[in-house]
Amino acid sequence: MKIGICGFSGSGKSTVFQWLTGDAPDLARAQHGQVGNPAVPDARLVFLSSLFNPKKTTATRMELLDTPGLHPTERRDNPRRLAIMRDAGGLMVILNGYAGGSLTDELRRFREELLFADLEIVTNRIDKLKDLAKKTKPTKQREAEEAESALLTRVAGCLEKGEGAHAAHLRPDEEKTIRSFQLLTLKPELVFVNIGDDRIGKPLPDELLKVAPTALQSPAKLELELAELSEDDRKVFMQDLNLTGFSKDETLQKIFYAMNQIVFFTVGEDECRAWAVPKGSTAPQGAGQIHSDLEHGFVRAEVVHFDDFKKHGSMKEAKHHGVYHLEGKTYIVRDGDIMHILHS
Ligand SMILES: Nc1nc2c(ncn2[C@@H]2O[C@H](COP(=O)(O)OP(=O)(O)O)[C@@H](O)[C@H]2O)c(=O)[nH]1
Ligand SMILES: [Mg+2]
Repeated sequence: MKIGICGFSGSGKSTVFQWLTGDAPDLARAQHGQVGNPAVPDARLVFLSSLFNPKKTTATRMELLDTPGLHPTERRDNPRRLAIMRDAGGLMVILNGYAGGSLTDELRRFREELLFADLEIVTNRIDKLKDLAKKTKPTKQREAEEAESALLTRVAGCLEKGEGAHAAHLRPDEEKTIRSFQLLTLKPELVFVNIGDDRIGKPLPDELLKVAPTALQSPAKLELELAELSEDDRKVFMQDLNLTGFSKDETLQKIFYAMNQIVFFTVGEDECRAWAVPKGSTAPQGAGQIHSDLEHGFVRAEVVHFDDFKKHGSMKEAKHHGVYHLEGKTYIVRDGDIMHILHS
């Protein structure tokens, strides 16, 4: 899944991109969206790998997209910039927490930009459908267009109230009908505050947490700079700053889960591997991440949850204690499942 790092320009998007991916931002590429692929850190995979001692250990990777920031006043180029964000499956909104402005205000203004952009797309389509309704056409097509128009009117109502398209609580089939519009306010959102050194150890303002309860904060630029120091220098600086550790790994994990993804594992002597699937996926859909043949030829999955496996220490013991299950096509994959797919 592609996750767009977005926000107003100067909020620290490219700094966060470099911190999380290790890739230096390229100004030219960032104009069209620069992609980096950081691994999602997972202590469970490290444990499995230490036990199975495979030839290869493969973490799951995210696709982070550094996007050109929206300009708050000089807005001519914003539509092009918003279009780059539309291509992402989820948004990580970066707020400027180092310059001292109001975070809540910045988030409100940014969300408004997304709302207006979505509303424009939705109302344009509604107008288009009105024109189409005047033309004669087969009943079936007319019915589909009327249904789409009713659905979009409902979505427009949410946008006009300032709520975002997600507030329309679309059914999966409704979501599919309007998927091609790539509405920004329908995407999962995670708010990240790029704080300066002076905010280390301080909680985020309650006012912000009210409108973004899962918001994260880290001194991205500082962590990036510290990583480049020698170990001795780093220790001294960290002590001075009251910094006990780095938050990069935890941030990567939180981004991953905020995008409604989960992880399952495959294990063996050849490879131990973490796979990402959307939350709520069935076992065959999970198998499809490995190979499409495994999805189509899916027969059963042998499943043991990582926690049960760790508790009992081996597959043999897990089987002995009855925590090793055979599951069919309707099984919903849990985060941390170890799966072995049986296929025809
Ligand atoms: N002092 C300070 N400067 C920062 C911080 N984060 C980013 N910057 C600087 O702010 C400027 C804009 O950052 P950048 O990551 O390019 O923002 P973008 O426009 O959102 O991509 C750069 O010169 C950064 O070095 C921070 O926490 N403290
Ligand atoms: Mg940038």
